[in-house]
Amino acid sequence: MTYAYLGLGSNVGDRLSQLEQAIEILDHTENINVTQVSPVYETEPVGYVEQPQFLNLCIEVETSLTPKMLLQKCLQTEHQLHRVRDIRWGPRTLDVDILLYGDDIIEEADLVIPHPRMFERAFVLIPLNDIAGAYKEPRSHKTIEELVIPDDSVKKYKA
Ligand code: PH2
Ligand code: MG
Ligand code: MG
Repeated sequence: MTYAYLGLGSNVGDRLSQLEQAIEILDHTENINVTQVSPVYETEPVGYVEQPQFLNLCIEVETSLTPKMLLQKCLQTEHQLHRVRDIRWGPRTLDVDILLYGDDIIEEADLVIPHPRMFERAFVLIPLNDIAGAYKEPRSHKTIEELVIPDDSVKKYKA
């Protein structure tokens, strides 16, 4: 069993309901248990800015799936919530990213862990710090609490 951390985001449709449904789908999956859920934050879009505000949260899962199998499950969950892929970093009903998978460092064409952009993204680090502040990121060996970026535009939406 490995603990992994996932970042979830939504900025199209019923954002909160889609995030809740995604957590339920993952938790009902054989070999995945959702063990912690962060508060929900409302966040300004990063990257492609001409799009609605996001709701973001992070979850901890305990899983016996390999990173690749977990990625497949994340993509399948996005699909079930009607994600359509067009603009990179564009609007989406659901995004599920693997942030951390135990202490593994993975560099493959379709999967890089730790998530390469998580350390510059307050909308990831702030909710992750709520559930995994003491977790040591395997490249820098710094804790999430040490890495978190304060950002007033990341606002608590729901506990
Ligand atoms: N996801 C992106 C691009 N930009 N901005 C916010 N605030 N939240 C996101 O989840 C997000 C984003 C690509 O996955
Ligand atoms: Mg993403
Ligand atoms: Mg993604």
